[in-house]
Amino acid sequence: MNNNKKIVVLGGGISGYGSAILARKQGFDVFLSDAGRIADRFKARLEEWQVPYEEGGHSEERILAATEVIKSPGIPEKAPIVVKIRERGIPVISEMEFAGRYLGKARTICITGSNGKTTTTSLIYKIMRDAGMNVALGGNIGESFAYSVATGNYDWYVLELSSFQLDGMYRFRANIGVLMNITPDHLDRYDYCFQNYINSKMRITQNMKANDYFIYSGDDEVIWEQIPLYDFGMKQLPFAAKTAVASGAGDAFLLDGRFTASVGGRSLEVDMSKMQIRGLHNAYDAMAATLATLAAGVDPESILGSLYAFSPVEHRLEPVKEVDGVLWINDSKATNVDSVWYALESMTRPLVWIAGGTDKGNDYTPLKEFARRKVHTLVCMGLDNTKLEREFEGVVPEILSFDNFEGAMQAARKAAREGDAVLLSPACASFDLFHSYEHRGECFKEWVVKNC
Ligand code: UMA
Repeated sequence: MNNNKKIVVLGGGISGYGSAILARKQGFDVFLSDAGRIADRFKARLEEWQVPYEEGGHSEERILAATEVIKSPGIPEKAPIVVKIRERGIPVISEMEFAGRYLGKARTICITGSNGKTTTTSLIYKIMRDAGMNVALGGNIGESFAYSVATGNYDWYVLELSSFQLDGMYRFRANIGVLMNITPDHLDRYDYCFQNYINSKMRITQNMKANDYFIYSGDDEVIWEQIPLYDFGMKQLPFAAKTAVASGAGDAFLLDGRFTASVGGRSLEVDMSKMQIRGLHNAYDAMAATLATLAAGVDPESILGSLYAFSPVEHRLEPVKEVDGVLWINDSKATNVDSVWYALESMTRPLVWIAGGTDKGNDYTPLKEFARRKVHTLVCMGLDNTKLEREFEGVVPEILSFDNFEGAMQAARKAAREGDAVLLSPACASFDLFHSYEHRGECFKEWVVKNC
């Protein structure tokens, strides 16, 4: 056993099972506890690695005997068991912090932000794989990072990080850190205080050293306001389309649909019209990914080839089908206001807009101008639609409200006219009617294929 340390893993989902297996591999006394049900595939792996676990409740006595707790990111601080763990002064860390201790010589590229992080992470991963690098993908996307560390032997880890994961990170160091933007999200987990959420996002920079790179949006006012408050020693690589940015270490700037990115004297020029992903938000993603992979040493020609070959991420402005002149678009991944802002901005057709779900303390004001100009029917789809109805009354000519998926979809089909688009872009989490945003997107796509 490793140091007689008793590790308890809270939650038996993607994050938890991977952490438990890594802890086991490192020789710790480990116990996993889940308040709900653990999926059969995770149970099978826990059993294979002989990790003791429980489901259907948290046994307090055993959990409070831990020397360290690895908490799954979806479990809030307010959960009674977490409150008790904190009262006892037991350290609570995230999967990232734990797995980060066992990286050896491997390096990390970590991507965070309120929006665009999945596309940017996927782009970086593709560019590095195409270049033949030994790289794993993880974090708030795909497979568990801890499980990759336990079972693989990679040179690079490309990690998408949510604020919940950053919250439990203390000594973890990103060699290349990417901050896409900061706009209000998940405020229900941050005492409805935006600054708390900002502080969480800025943790991406903690522990960075002089040879590390910090890549960030020069157009994001919130980030701009934060930068002078920190005494950064790492190399800074800003990217922008509106604000003049220049850094000795390198930068990227978009002008007339093309951007030039350079890092340490190596550079490339990218023509956005040759990419399969479009719009300003995707240009930001491409600039950030280009800077990150230049910083990681990938050849500029190879980066260019991968950028032009990259296809859009599922559930993000994904065209599903055009039938009778109506284009159905799945943007289920848009779980916050800023994400929907970009979706509405990029729409060129009159819209039937399907929104709603679990509200996270949203302020819908930034969407109203686009909604006024582009949306003729808002279909609210959620258990409680009162806030959406109130906010968009008088903004959108027609508001229809449903507490179920089928009713909402039928109403959207009825409201759509030739030349319209039906856009599922909810601005809310999916947990009231669906298991996840992926599940919501799949249901939407299946329904359209079957019924339109
Ligand atoms: N649980 C308890 N006790 C509680 C509450 C929950 O044991 O008090 C259990 C549940 O029964 C469940 C488990 O905890 O079995 C779920 O843990 P989790 O919600 O952290 O989910 P994971 O499957 O471990 O996935 C998490 C991330 N989920 C969330 O942050 C909600 C995944 O991000 C991430 O990919 C994965 O860890 C690996 O790191 C998903 C996500 O929705 C994509 N992220 C949010 C977002 O993008 O908006 C932040």
